[in-house]
Amino acid sequence: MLQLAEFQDCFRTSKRIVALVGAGLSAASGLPVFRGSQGMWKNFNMIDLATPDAFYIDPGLVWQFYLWRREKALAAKPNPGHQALANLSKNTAKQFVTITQNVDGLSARAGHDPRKLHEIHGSLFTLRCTSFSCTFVDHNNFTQPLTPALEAQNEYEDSLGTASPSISPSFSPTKELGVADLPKCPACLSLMRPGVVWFGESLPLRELDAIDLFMEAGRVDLILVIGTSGTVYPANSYVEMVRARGGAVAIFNTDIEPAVLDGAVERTWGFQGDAAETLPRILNQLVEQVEARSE
Ligand code: BV8
Ligand code: ZN
Repeated sequence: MLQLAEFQDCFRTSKRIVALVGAGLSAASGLPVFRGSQGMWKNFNMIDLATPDAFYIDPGLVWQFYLWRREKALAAKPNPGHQALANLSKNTAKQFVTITQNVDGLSARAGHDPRKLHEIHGSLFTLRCTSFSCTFVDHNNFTQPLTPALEAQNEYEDSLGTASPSISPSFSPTKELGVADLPKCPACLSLMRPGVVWFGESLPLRELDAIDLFMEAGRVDLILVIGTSGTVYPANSYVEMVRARGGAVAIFNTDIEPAVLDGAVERTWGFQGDAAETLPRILNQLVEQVEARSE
C-alpha cells in the first residue's frame, strides 16, 4: 500500500501530468491488444497489414482488415478507464495531456477534452487521399460500410466475442477486392486509405509538435503509462523523457515487472490489473479531491 500512498502524494503535488495510453486500456471494451497471448498480431503478421507496402500490394486485403477494426471499435463502448482520463482532462487544477497510440476513438467517445488528446497513430475513423497532389482528409467518418463491396464483414470468424477476448482474434478476408471496390477521394477520385500511421511512416507532426510544446512548457512531474507494452517507437520514448527530467512513472498494466511491484525502481509505481478497474479506482477520488480544493 506504500506504493499507493506515495503515488497519491505525488499526484496531489504534481502540476503537469501526461498519460501514455496503449491497447490495454481498450481491452476491457472488447478490443484486441496487439502483442502477448491475446494479441492481434499473433494471428497475422503486422507486416502483411499495417505497412504502406501491404496497402500498395493488396489494398483490398488491408481495407478489409481496417473495416473489421472499424466495426469492432464502433461496437465497443468506452470503459471506466477511458472515463477516468476524460475526467482528469477536464480538471483545471492540473495541466494534463493524453498521448494515445490507440486508433479506436474510445477516448474521444468517453468525452476526453479534445484539446488534450493526441492520437499519435491516427484514427480508424479518418480516411486520407493517396494522391500526392491532393490533401483531402475525411475526419470522423463513421459510415459503415464505406463502399457496397465492403459490406457485411460479419462473415469474419470473429472469435473475439463481445464480453472479453478469450483467444486471439482471427481475421480472414472474405473477398478479393480490387481498387474499384474501395473508397475513393471525393475531391480527386483517387483511392482513399485508412488514416492510421503504419510502420515506417512518420507520425502526424501536428500532434508531435503539440506534445513537444507541452513537454517543453515545464517539467512533467508524472507520467501515467497505461496498457502499453512500450514496444513501439517513438511513443515509448516519452516515458524515458519524463524520467530523465526528474518526473515519476506510474504503470497501469496487467503485466508489471516484479522489480517495479517490489518498489525497487526509483520513483516508479506499478498498479497491476485491468486498467478499466485500476485507473478509476485509483484516479477518480484523487481528481475529485483536487477539483474540490481548486474551487
Ligand atoms: C516511425 C496504427 C520513422 C496501425 C501502429 C527496430 C527497433 C526499434 C524501432 C523500430 C525498429 N524497426 C522499426 C522501428 C520503428 C517502428 C517500431 O517502433 N517498430 C516496433 C514494432 C519495433 N515504429 C514506426 O515505424 C513508427 N514510425 O518510427 O517512423 C520515420 C520518421 C520520419 C519519416 C519516416 C519514418 C510508426 C509506429 C506506428 C505503427 N502503427 N498502429 C494500427 O493500429 O493498425 S502501432 C500499434 O502498436 C498500435 O498503434 C498499438 O497501439 C501500438 C503499440 O502497442 P500497444 O498499444 O502497446 O499494445 P500492445 O498489444 O503491444 O501492448 C498491450 C499492453 O497492454 C501489454 O503491455 C499488456 O500487458 C497490457 N494489457 C493487456 N490487457 C490489459 C493491459 N493493461 C491494462 N489493462 C488490461 N486489461
Ligand atoms: Zn484526393
